[in-house]
Amino acid sequence: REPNETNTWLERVKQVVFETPVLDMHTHLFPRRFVKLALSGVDELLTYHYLIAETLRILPLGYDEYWSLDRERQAELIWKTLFVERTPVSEAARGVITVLKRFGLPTEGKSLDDIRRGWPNPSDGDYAEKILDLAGVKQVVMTNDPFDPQEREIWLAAGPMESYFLAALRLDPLLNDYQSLSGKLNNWGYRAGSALTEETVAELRRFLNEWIERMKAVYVAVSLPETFSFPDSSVRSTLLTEVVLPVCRAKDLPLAMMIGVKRGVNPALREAGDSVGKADIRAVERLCAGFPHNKFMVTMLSRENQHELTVTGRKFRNLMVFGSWWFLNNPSLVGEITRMRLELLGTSFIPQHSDARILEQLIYKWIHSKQVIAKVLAEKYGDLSEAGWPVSEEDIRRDVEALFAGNFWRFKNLKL
Ligand code: REL
Ligand code: ZN
Repeated sequence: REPNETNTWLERVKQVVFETPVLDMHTHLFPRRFVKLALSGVDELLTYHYLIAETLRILPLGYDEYWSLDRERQAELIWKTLFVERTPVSEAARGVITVLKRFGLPTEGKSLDDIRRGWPNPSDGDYAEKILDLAGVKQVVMTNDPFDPQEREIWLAAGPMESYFLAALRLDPLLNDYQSLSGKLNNWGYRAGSALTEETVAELRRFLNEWIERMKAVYVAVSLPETFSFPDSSVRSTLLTEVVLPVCRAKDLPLAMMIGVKRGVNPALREAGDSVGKADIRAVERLCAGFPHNKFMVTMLSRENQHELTVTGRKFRNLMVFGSWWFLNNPSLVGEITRMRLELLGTSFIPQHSDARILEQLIYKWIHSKQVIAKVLAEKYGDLSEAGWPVSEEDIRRDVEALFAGNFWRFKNLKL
């Protein structure tokens, strides 16, 4: 193909990709009234756990010493280490630069003080809307933990949710650490014991139903270790079969499973100390086959699992493959994974979620992902037109809309 032809495709696709509003199906963002849970601003951006890991590889500073510093001082150390003394080429570091650029803030002087001074005022009433606009995002799905006392209190007190924040009921404590929960549940008025008796199962279902209603959750979610297996003799397997899947089915909600995280490989790094492991795809196959009336949205963390997950997507209509998660959210891997998914699934998947923890990250995570997704789509449209299919502007718009929002809603509303 002629080089200018490729460029033309890229320009056409880029325009559509950057104009199409996104439903960001997994983030860790909150509206401002969730107070301490709603992270925003340059110091938060710099102390993102991805950048903490990169900094503490280099700085000869004890972990405890780092954690004992206040947020501003931590941000200054990260800025100095990764941005002043080195070139910010890593994906997470480049992300900060993309945000600064979008805000029109100076990077040449490498002065964090100038950046802090020029930062837009986050207490402006429509700050969140402005950030979503800059990112081209229409709605974000939060990660809502009903077992977190801080979050729980806010939900119990809160009025209606902002329309651009949707809830997802996150069940990690239930499915990954049940033994530590029953005391808490008893205090909250649920007769849930440590043995999964009939009464406990009924009470746990009641708990989930109440929280799904309270949050108006659009799906139920859990992250799972690389050792996740199903079915087996674990409490988790019983909880999935007896509690979570029946509730999801009755409420017609997908269960999102994020598989392959190895928590606390270096606990001294706290959130930055989690890692990745290759998981067993058979657990996904058995769930999809064994529960054909349940819907599963699945992302896997290891690169090694991507091909088999995509193939499994071909086998089950109750499986929606999504995202290039966490350590995969780098241009090289997003490109490779999206290309493979288009080749094996057509447009019937969800290419990306941001996993943003800090509001302003929406800007860079989406700009960077959209650049890669546009490139891969342009390549595919170029190949297709060369094969003899006329690809129209309308086709491109329909496809991108499906990838960025439509597939999520279609799957969520699918009746099985
Ligand atoms: O939702 C999750 O379990 C993960 O995405 C997080 O635990 C992780 O820390 C996140 O920041 C990754 O992007
Ligand atoms: Zn996440």
